Parts: sequence; C-alpha cells; structure tokens
Amino acid sequence: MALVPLKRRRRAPSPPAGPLGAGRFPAVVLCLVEKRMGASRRAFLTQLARAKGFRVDGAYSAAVTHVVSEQNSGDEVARWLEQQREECGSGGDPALLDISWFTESMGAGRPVEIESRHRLKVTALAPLRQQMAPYACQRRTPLLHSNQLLTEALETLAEEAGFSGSEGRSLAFTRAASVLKALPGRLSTPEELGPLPGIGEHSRRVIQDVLEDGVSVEVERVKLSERYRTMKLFTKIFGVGVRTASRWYQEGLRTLVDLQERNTKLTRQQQAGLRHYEDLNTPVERGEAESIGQMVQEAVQRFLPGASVTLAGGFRRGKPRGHDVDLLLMHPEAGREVGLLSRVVSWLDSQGLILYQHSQENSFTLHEGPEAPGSRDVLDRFEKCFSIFRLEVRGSPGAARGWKAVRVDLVVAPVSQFPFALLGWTGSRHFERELRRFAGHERKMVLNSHTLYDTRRNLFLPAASEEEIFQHLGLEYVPPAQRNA
Ligand code: 8DG
Ligand code: CA
Ligand code: CA
Repeated sequence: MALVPLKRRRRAPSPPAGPLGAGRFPAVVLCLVEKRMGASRRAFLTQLARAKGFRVDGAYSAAVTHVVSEQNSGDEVARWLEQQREECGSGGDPALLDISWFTESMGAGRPVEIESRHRLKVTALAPLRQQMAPYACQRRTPLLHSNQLLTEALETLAEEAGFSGSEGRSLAFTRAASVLKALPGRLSTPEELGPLPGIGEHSRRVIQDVLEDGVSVEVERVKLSERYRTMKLFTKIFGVGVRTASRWYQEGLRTLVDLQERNTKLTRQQQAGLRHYEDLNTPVERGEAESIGQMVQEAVQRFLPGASVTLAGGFRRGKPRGHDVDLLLMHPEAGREVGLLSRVVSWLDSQGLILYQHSQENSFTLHEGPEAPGSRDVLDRFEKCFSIFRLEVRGSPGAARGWKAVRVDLVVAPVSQFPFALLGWTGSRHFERELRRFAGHERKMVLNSHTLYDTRRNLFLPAASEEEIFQHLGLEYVPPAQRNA
C-alpha cells in the first residue's frame, strides 16, 4: 500500500522576519535549535544563512517550516518543538532536520530538497500518545495542529450525523477529531493510533482511508450528497436549526429561492437571517470584532461608567476569524449591571447600528438548585441579546455598499458569576461539553455558565477567576488559546 503524502496544511500568516525581511525563498523559514549546537555556532550559522538570502527566525513560531539541529536526537528535537508550540500557543508542523540539510543548502545557495536521510528519526510520539488524557479539558489543544486533513474528514461526518439527529454518533466523531487536534505531531500510520483514547472503530477506518489514499470515499460521498448540502445551506440561516432544516428538506425544499417562492413561514429571526445570508456567512475578521467591541464599550460607558466589555468565544481562543462576536458585559459592583443591556441596545438601535435583535431576560435563580441552568435546551439563563449589527466597513473587497451585517451575542453576567460566564462563553463547544462531563463524572460536581456546585458537600464553590474554577475541579489550568478542542 503506497502512502500518499498528505496535503500540506495552510499556514498562519508569518510574523515579521527580522532585519532581513522575507528572504529570497519565501516558502522556507528556518529556525536553528541552540541545544547542542551552542549559541556562538548558532549565531554564526544564522548569519551565514541570512547572507545567502534565507529567512532565519530567532524564535520558533507557527511560520517556521524547517527546524535544523546539530547532534540532537529526533526525540530531543520533538520535545523541544512541543515546548515551543506550548509557549507560542500555536502549532505549526515544520520538518525536523539534521545539520546535513543545512550544509548542503548553503553549498547549493538554495534550499535543497528534503530527503529522508536529512530527517531526524522521531520515536517519542508513541509514548506521548499513550499519555493522552481522556477528557479534552485535561489536554492542551492549540488552534493550529498537524492533522487538519483528518480532523476535517471526521468533523464532516460529525456534522452529517448531527443533521440526521444521531447525537451519539456525532459526538463520537467530534471526540476522535478532538484527540487528533491535541497530538503533538502528524499521524503518519494508522498503527500509531493503537493506544489513543476516544477513537472508535468507524473513526479509525476514516483515518486509515485518509492516511492511505489522501481522502475518505465515505466523506466525499457525504459532501456531495443532496441532503448534506441542503442541510448545510439551510442551517447556515440565522435562526434555523437541524429540526427546521430537516422538515424543509422533507417538504422538498432545496434552495433559498425555494423558501421564498413557496412562501415558507419564517420567524422574524429567520427572515433577518435570510435577508443577510451572504454577510452572515462571510467570516468576521478579528479587526471587525474589535470594532464592534469598541462600539459596545462606548455605549456601555454612556450608561454605566466602570462596566467592562469582554470579547469571548473563538476570538478569545486566538481565532483570526469567526462566525459571530461574543461579548460579555459586567460591572464590578454587584447589581449595578441590572437594566444596562436594554439601554445599550436601545441606544445602538437609535444610532442605526442594529439591524435585528431579540433579547432574553435573566431567568437565573440560585434557589432552583444546581441542575436548572444547565438543563437540556438552554445553555444558560443570563440576560442576553442575539443581534445583527450594521458595521461600517471601508476599503474591503465586496463591501461596495460601505457596511456589513455581523452577528453579535451580548451577554450580561453579574460579577459573582463572571468567571463562570467567561469560561462558558469562551468555548470551544467541545471543550465546554468535556468540562461539564469531567465535573459530573469525575468530581460529582455540576458546572454551568453560572456556578459550580459540589453535590457531595452540597455547596456552591465560588470563584474569582477562571483559574480558581480549574482549581476547584482539580484540573490543571488550560489557557484560552489551548481550548480549541
Ligand atoms: P465561532 O463563532 O468563531 O464560529 O466559534 P465560537 O465562538 O467558538 O462559537 P459560538 O457558537 O459563538 O459559541 C461560543 C460559546 O458560547 C460556546 O462555547 C457556547 C457558549 N454559549 C453559552 N451559552 C450560549 C447560548 O445560550 N447560546 C449560544 N449560541 N452559545 C452559548 O455559554
Ligand atoms: Ca463566536
Ligand atoms: Ca456566539
């Protein structure tokens, strides 16, 4: 069975290259491992390579494509790489090379093709995998990882299972994908999967297919199927869930035009979703999210000076773009936040900045007991507003009309619940699910976006920070950038 090389992952934009700029070979970014090479030899080699037009970065980042070391074992360098990834909070999947590749490249005056004799032999990956903790909240999951092709395949199947109402199957694929995201390196043979937790038989088959053939026939078939494509089209309408989309599919509807032509009954939210379909399915850039944060912050200051606005969701985990903007509002004095949201929303509305909104009152009371807020159909009971903002955009392509519709969630958290709200609204969804599962199964505690309740001792455990919540749970703190499970 011939191994088809995996397609190279798209890389994050490169950081500035230092004084010498991008170099003559834009596809190659070197990083030299100091370890046994020593500082002075490293400085000498760096200078040499830069003089030949190579980009050599002083520190590791996701932009690095070639890691070069001298007299270090592959395992040493793999461990070094893992540490660097942790420190810079991003993945990257550079080739680990022996000095011989460097010497030959300098001789040739260009990066020579990597051959297997240049590559360091890494065996340490297997034991690392055996240590993989079973819950996603016990692991560190960076935004960029080395197994993109595999996780995309598994996540397509998870989505498909969700569309068919098979929650259990969907979760199994999501779990498998999440384990692969936490691996320190690229999986190269199905055998390496041996000791990994949480990867079922079906997922293994898919992984094997992708590793061997570059694609999974099953996944490709799903992606082409009429049902999957239609469900995806419909669920991308703001306000349309799996149930509604499924009903429309069964009624024979296939396109957005069908919805209009057949006078399908739509809620006010769905009408807004359809009206702004294109904008709402264009990713929100970080800069746009920050502008919206600023707009809300200014409105908040008008009515309640001292209140804060915090960007949560995927952006807090370091994502460069997202599907919406999640903002948490809070005032450090308990009770002062009451009434803030409606004023802020009315004011923004009066300024013509809101295209759609529906708000929900705070319905949380401690007396309901610990189970209530986390019950099945509601994630939490904070006062909140699900909205569509009208964001002025200048100079970006496709923004000829000068503005863009952006989905925004505004959530008000009382100060005593703020750390729980922040943890709950930072995600990822799978990370949150796993935190709650861990709390329940391993600690007999109930965690939601409001509180943490210890059922053995019958008491609520207060926390002033996310770190304290992890401490109560007996978990090592996982920073937001490592919650991309
Ligand atoms: P994206 O927008 O970048 O695509 O991803 P995201 O930011 O990770 O996802 P999200 O759908 O915006 O959800 C962010 C977190 O908010 C997620 O962990 C779930 C959490 N969340 C709550 N309560 C509620 C709620 O009532 N509705 C929704 N949609 N999300 C909630 O804690
Ligand atoms: Ca979000
Ligand atoms: Ca959201």
